[in-house]
Amino acid sequence: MRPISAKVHRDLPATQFWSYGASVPGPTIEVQSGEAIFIDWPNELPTKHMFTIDHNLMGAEANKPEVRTIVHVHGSKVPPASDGYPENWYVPGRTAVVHYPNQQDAALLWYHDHTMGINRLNVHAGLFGLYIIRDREEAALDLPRGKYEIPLVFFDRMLKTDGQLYYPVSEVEDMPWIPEFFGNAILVNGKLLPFLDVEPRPYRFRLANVSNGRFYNLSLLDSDDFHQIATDQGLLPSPVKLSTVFLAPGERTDVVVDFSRFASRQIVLQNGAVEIMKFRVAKDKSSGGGVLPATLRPVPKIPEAEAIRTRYLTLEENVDVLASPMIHLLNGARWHDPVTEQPKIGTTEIWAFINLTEDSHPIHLHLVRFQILDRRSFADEEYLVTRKLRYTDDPQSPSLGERGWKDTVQAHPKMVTRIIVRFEGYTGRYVWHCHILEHEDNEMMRPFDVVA
Ligand SMILES: [Cu+2]
Repeated sequence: MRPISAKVHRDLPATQFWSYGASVPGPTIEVQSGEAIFIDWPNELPTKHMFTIDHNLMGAEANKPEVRTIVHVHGSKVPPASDGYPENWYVPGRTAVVHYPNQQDAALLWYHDHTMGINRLNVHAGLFGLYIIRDREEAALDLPRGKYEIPLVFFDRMLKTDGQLYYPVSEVEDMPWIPEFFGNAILVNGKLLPFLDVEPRPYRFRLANVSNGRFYNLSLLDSDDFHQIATDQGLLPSPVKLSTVFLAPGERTDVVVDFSRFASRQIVLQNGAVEIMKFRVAKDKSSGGGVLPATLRPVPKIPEAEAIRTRYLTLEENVDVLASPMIHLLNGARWHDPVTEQPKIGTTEIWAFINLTEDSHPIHLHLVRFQILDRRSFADEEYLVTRKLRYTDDPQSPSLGERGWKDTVQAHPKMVTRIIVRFEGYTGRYVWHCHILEHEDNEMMRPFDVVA
């Protein structure tokens, strides 16, 4: 980890970032499933932070060093010592050598900083990159590969006219924390309004939303011809034809876009109605690329009957007298409260997130992959008084693109979102949290223990 400067746009001066390499995103790490690796993560950052630290936040007290880092590989199934526990941070001049067993299916993961109380600032500075796991089953499928497989990493930033990053502070004196960050520039692979020259054939794009708080509603102007083939934790059972992709912070999606009918055309990728990048399709005849397989990888449904318990967990937001969010909580508990989620290794549980707030929260569990069961509206105001759930509608099944293995789920407001999880792999302490980084840094994160 070190400071770098990088051009995000031809017409802007170079931007100062912190990076795991020479670019933002950092280097993409590619591994084979089943082949363990070790990564040395030296912290060579300065001792003064790029952004304003809020010392009121848990873990970011004034007696702590300003610059602290710890790396987590999002979506990885690793022993607790390799998971990047938020309190296991280290300072500039130190390093950590971390073991990654990679005993899991092919998927697009990503690594990023996870330091207690300043996670949102470290990620914002540029501390993230992709981590791709490959396996034989996926390689046996006729999917676009090599130069036809391209990651697209989305993150928004506030860019000043001098090209430098700006992370805003609140108007409350001595409390710089803001409840959500949205930038004025959406970067794709670290570039503002980039273009990509493509051939008139299918491409596999591996999309990752690594933004602090922005959700993306992505679509292609002039073409609705694309298929989703994978979600957070790898391939879907079969391709799903889509016209938009809705990605919350932390989520990943693979899509196959077929440009064969668009020779000599320009295809715009937009977020809502805003252009964020452009594909310039060559005029040559189609260079082939095969037909998308009809089936990809079975995702056997975990039967609900396998669950030995259901945990009902509230998502809450406490507001001040002016209705500004002050703190976000999971099940009413703070980081340092006793651990309440202690699933037994090898068992299956249902976690039902009761969202009492006005926002969608992308909820992420470390270590495990899970399936989404359903989402269901409930009488939220009544719940606050009676603490009893009264549903007001039928359950909604997850969308077709969500019917694969997930590690992050969008828990929508005034709904109960249920996931089913097998706690497999390792015992020990992990965390679950909201992936809106401003929320996570302000108590919307809790430890959980997988027990023997
Ligand atoms: Cu949240």
